[in-house]
Amino acid sequence: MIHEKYYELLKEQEELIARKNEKTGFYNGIYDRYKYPVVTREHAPIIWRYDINKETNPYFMERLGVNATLNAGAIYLNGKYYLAVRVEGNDRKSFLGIAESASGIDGFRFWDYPVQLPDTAPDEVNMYDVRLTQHEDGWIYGVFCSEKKDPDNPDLSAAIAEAGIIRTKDLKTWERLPNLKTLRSPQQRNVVLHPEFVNGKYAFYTRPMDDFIETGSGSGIGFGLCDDITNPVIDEEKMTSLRKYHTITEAKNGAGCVPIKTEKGWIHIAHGVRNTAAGLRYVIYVFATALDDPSKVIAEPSGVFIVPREGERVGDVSNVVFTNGAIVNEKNEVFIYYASSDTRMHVATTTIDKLVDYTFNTPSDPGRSVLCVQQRCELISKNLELLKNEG
Ligand code: M1P
Repeated sequence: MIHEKYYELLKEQEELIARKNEKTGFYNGIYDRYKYPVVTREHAPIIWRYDINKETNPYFMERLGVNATLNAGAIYLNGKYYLAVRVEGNDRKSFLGIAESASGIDGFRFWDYPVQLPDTAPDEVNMYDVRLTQHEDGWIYGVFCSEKKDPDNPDLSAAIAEAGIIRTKDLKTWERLPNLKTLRSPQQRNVVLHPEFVNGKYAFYTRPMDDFIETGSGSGIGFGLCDDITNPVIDEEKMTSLRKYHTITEAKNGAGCVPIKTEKGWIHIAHGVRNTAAGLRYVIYVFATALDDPSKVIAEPSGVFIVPREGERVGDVSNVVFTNGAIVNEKNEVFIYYASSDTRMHVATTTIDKLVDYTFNTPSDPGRSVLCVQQRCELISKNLELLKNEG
């Protein structure tokens, strides 16, 4: 017998999913922000969380709670917007849930079952932060962080992060490939597969790390080629967007969305991390690489692109925005999906034209306060001149 509370919660959830999203008054000319998050833990199906049978669950208790919905990969297929959401259970283990929407800004509804992967990595304890790449070889790849306990380190918290790889044609049936091996970097997180072959090879953006948390000598976002995706090995990693002293990437950075191809270059939407008295602060930034060499940075607008604002600042890991999924539709509208404070998913929208203008016409960081003042004074004097002539 179905518990009556089920229908009450279902009605509330249907109202949540049906709620229209709307742009906020936020303005910077670059992208729009939205009033409501697009996916929250309240979007997780009730049948994922409750035993709805009154006989076995008379108090209608949540049996398998969902703590957070964050860091989603994204893909656009047959006119629909799909998020491969990192769903974190109350047990701290994450898994992927596919949520689909017709608009990309609201109406996200999870499929009945989460993604069930073949269990070919028995040491893996957690998996998260998938990037979905529609590759020119015809497969949709998911590259994610595959985490296990470090068997050689007695410290209970010592862990190893590697890049796990899965692939599918329909987001339903998934094949698991071996984890990526980077011969010169002991650990990897935030690895992204480039959508095209480079010199006939699979190309990955990497994030070499000495340790599970600290990138140590890892100086930023790397790039490496691999011959065979079914036996993925990268020897040399070149560096692309670098960590820099006294910038938003001082402590760490990492590739985010699959790069977006434009006439002027590949646009990357990534994250940068700096340390503060309140802990690490994660923000989103943008850079571009060359069409004929996707490892070569050709533009890097100064500073932040998206920062946590208002309610976004607070959550399980506060002061964080993080992206690993963006969609470009047939109208060249861009949907940037980002999580706030490791808790819920949001969207920011723009267009390819605006993203290109932002990426290639925003001045880069001159690196020192005195030069930043000069840069700003040049803008002010040009504006004052125009105001004098036309104002
Ligand atoms: O808590 C913020 C983010 O921390 C990690 O990112 P990075 O590897 O760059 O430090 C990831 O675990 C990510 O999931 C998380 O959102």
